[in-house]
Amino acid sequence: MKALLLSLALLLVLPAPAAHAAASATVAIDRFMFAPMEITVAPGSTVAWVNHDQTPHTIAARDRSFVSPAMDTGDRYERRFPAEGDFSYVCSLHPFMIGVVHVRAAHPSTAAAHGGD
Ligand SMILES: [Cu+2]
Repeated sequence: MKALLLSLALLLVLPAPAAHAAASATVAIDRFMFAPMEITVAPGSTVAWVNHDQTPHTIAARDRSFVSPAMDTGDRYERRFPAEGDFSYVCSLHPFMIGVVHVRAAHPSTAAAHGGD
């Protein structure tokens, strides 16, 4: 019984696993839109785009720091975002298709309270 209580206490003290669940995110390309159009991930995360349309699309950073090949139906493009920042992108074939990846360290004050992570 004492061990059980100790285990429960540890569960309450340990950081929630959800804090690490943002390691990657997926953006669907559907009906000429990025869904979600705007996402926020932690530094080091990998974002994957998957084209569900019957039309080719690309992922092209507005600052030209990256551009995907033309993605056919079902194709997937991944990019890792090591540093914080706001990365706006368009489909270079259909520039009205816009999206943005926000890269932010999650809850810096909380991380500091745990002595870093
Ligand atoms: Cu497109």
